[in-house]
Amino acid sequence: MSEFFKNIGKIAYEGKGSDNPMAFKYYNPDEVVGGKTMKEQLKFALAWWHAMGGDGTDMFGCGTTDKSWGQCDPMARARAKVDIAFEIMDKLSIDYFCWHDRDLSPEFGSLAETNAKFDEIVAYLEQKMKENPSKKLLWGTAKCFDHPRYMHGAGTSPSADVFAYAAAQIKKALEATVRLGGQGYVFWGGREGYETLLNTDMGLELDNMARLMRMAVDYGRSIGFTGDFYVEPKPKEPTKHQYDFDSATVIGFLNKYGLANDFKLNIEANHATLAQHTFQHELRVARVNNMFGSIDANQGDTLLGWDTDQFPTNVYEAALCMYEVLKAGGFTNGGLNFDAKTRRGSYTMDDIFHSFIAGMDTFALGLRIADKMITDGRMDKFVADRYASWNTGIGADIISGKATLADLEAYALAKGEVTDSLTSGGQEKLESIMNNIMFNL
Ligand code: XUL
Ligand code: CO
Repeated sequence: MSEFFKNIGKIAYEGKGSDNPMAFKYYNPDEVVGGKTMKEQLKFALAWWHAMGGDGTDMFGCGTTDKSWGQCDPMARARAKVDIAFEIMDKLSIDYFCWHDRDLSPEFGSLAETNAKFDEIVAYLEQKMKENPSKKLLWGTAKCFDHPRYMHGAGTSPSADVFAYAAAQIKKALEATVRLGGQGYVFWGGREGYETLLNTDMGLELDNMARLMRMAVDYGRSIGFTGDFYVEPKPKEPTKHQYDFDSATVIGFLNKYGLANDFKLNIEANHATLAQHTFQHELRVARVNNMFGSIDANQGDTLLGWDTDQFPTNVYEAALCMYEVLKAGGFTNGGLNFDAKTRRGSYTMDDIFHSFIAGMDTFALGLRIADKMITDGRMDKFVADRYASWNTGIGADIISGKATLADLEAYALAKGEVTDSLTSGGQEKLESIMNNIMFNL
């Protein structure tokens, strides 16, 4: 297919002094930061639904961007989306992409026909990937929340028939993920929650959600899927209460149902803030539980209580995010998927590129800062010193399991009031160090 964005060339790294809006100022794919190239550390991905399908439609109005890609026929459009997505990725040096089944090709009446058409597009995508071996599927997922049949949920629907339909859809999406070499498969519980407990059997719904995940794991492993399953927490929207509320809730759920060995978390920044957490909190909870997997990179608006899915431009947040990623040992199967859409008013084709450039430069800065936070060492040393009482003496005895409650009583009685091991939390000092690191790059 011929070039779609004829007036936009390959986006080059020009450095922080450049004023070219169509250039990277901080993202230099082959530069080594923290022992790996930026490309390897950041593993950027394009989200098919926003980049190729999102046209700016919101609750108050129709789309502002033409995302028909010049094609009226749905299958011709689906193929054009493949070609144009690859052009966008190529021009932006993005190596990964993510999709819902229905982002690739829509529903066509019967499930059999929908599946046949989906297979055609997956085959087209597979061929395209063969021709462009640097482009890889980060993760796939099934859109089990859009169609009216899912109005009461998919895995948590009161209807067993709907559960079966969702299972069929997930089976197909898993097959496509494996066929395309994807190393991740996401469960985002789009309508897996409730509007009112007056009509809801919560216990059954949670058990069923786990049953669906267990079936997906068993089937996925049986067809050779060796990657990670992910749950993507979100506290609300579209339902009033989503079962996958936040990282801690999801980890408890996965442990309860024996799914923790096959699943990790896909953490989204805007979902974290909807749960009244920071992005870093959600990542930290995942990391300390060895459940960190992948990231949906975006940001919300502090004044709005919904999922605005903005391209991430907050460098401070990106730095704290990348600090958690580096401390987790970096990405393995996961990556940074821009689950983000251009604002409704940013409706031009150029805006697509400006948005990705902004997001990628933000995370490049975040990576540089996070690496410096670690090599600088002041912050990590502060934390290590703060907990030093656990390394020797009574602290070490508690950790080793040697000390009993009675031993601690005897210790406290002998020691008297605690004074010498209390030190300042140093919050402002650390915030000042953070600023010093950020502005001395
Ligand atoms: C919705 C959301 C989804 C998931 C995939 O808030 O984040 O796009 O990432 O289903
Ligand atoms: Co997401």
